[in-house]
Amino acid sequence: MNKRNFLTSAALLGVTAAPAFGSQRVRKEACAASPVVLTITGAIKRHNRGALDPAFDQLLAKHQVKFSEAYAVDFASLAGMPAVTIRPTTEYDSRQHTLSGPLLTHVLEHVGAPSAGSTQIVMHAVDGYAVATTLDKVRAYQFIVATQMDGKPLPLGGVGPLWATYDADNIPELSSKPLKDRFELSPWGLYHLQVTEA
Ligand SMILES: Nc1nc2c(c(=O)[nH]1)N[C@H]1C(S)=C(S)[C@@H](COP(=O)(O)O)O[C@H]1N2
Ligand SMILES: [Mo]
Repeated sequence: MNKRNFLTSAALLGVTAAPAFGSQRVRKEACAASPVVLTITGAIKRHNRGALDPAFDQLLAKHQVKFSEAYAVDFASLAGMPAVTIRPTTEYDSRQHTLSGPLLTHVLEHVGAPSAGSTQIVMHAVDGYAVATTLDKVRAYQFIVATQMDGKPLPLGGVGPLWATYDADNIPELSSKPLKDRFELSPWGLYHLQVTEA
């Protein structure tokens, strides 16, 4: 699927499922000027960019990501996808916050990732933090790629612009743990996803 298709289908879905995000026209115009915030590599069927550029893909190169093709997702298309809202108690201040963004499974489907539950998903954050998990876990926890917290975009330099997270309060195997042990699979500053067929 090319980028235009991705944006069109995301926008169409957004209109039915998340009307609060405004008109399709506004979203499409925003897309053109919106930075890429997530690069997806590995076993995906759709691509919209070529190989790693060691000159200007500085952070990807620094984190030793390698690819000949990838799918680059800009902020506006993520923000325009149907959003799921959760209200977990976060580790950092022990308070509940409203986090919203598309389901990670939805993002993965859009780039043609495999559907087998054993598919490996590695998530890289801007600070070098990395998490390896499986599509089974991504489904079970209903991971979202949060683009907003408490109604505001997440800042780069803080926990944004993307925070892969889940509603730990409502996942028994996590809510039974101390708060500080619930979010190991939740990278803030997410910027790269590597998909590997198991
Ligand atoms: N980007 C990023 N995300 C992260 C981390 C991190 O260091 N960087 N630490 C993880 C871990 S192990 C936990 S328990 C929680 C809280 O981590 P922290 O206490 O190191 O901030 O966030 C998770 N997400
Ligand atoms: Mo941790």
